[in-house]
Amino acid sequence: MQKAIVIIPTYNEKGNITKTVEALADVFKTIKKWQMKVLVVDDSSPDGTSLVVKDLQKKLSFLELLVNKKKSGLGGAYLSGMNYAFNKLGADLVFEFDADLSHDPQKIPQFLAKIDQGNDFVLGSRYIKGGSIPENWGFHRKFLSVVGNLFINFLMLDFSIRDWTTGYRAIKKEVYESVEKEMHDGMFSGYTFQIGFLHKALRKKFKITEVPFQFVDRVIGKSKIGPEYIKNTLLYLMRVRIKEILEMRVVKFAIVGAFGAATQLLTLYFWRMLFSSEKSFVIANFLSIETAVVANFILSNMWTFKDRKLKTSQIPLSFLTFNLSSAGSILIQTLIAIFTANVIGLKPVFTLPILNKVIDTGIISAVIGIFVGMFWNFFAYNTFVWKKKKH
Ligand SMILES: Nc1nc2c(ncn2[C@@H]2O[C@H](COP(=O)(O)OP(=O)(O)OP(=O)(O)O)[C@@H](O)[C@H]2O)c(=O)[nH]1
Ligand SMILES: [Mg+2]
Repeated sequence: MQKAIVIIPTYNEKGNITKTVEALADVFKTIKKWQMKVLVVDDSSPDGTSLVVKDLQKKLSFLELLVNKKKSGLGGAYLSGMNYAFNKLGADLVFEFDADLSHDPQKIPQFLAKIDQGNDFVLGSRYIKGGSIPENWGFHRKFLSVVGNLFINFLMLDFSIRDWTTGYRAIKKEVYESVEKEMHDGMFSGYTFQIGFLHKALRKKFKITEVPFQFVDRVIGKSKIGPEYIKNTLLYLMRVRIKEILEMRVVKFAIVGAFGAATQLLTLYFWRMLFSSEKSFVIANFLSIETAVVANFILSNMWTFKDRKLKTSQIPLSFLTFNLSSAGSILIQTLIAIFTANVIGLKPVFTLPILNKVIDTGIISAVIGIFVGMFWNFFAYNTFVWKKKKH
């Protein structure tokens, strides 16, 4: 039979832990397909939470306790707890669960059903149909919670997950094993652990789904979540998104392209100094383009297409192809200029009737030309120069 362990991190939860464990015991009686256990991870709470747990262990055989000598934050507690549950207690699945009665244990069978259906990671969600946040929360807390989560949706451009910050979760061993190594960074020791873990699991394409639940405010004990939580979470998300966007090939391509254009303009002055006569202007122009092409080729090979980096023996032919596709781009831009001027019939300068403004169609066709040229280049680099490696 598969084993699921409900991990409860505790810090000064003496007044809550007994009720929480007993409520879990009631649910466990109804679960037949999974062997259920509870693991309390206590950071040597000064209020003696661990003593209460030790006492409970005398009558409850499913209850395990791990005591950490130091307070290491929520992330630290979960890392040590998950390591213990998966590697010492033989868990196939763990739950993240709060000690303060905020998470309804009656929902556990629904989480298990989602796992049985083939999901890897299940989130208890306050923001899908059937879920809720406490009505007595003040406006600013509700606002922060709802808008914060929506903001994350937009930032990640992912609307499949509605509750990013929930602390009620079921996580399969496979997910833990693939994400764990990246979670030892100090920035994940606190509450940022939650968003970091979820983001990494999402990027590794694990199957993630949500189960609605109604979040209940804690009645006994103090909240441990501090004001730095929001700042740290935002910082993490911003950093990770900027990194992800810079890793996108099109973005790298655009940056290298812009750098190439700047190279062309700057080196033009240099080449003109060397070739200063009227006649050799064409040569200077050509040389500045070619300088940009060389810079573009090197940067593309080292950065934009570094996963398809060319072998030394491939470079001469590939560089020739690269030059041809760049020439193709210039040809496209020229054709578009001719097309807009002659076929569509735009005169070089015309007056926009409503605004009574003089429009230089040269700029319009240049912009269209540059865009089409860029599309062509991106296509050509991908298909002719840095072809996808066949497996
Ligand atoms: N072991 C351990 N547990 C912690 C630590 N910080 C928080 N916890 C536990 O993590 C759970 C969630 O903490 P809470 O303070 O309730 O945080 P929250 O639910 O996000 O915030 P509230 O809604 O204000 O309760 C509780 O069971 C805490 O006792 C820690 O540093 N170490
Ligand atoms: Mg709480």
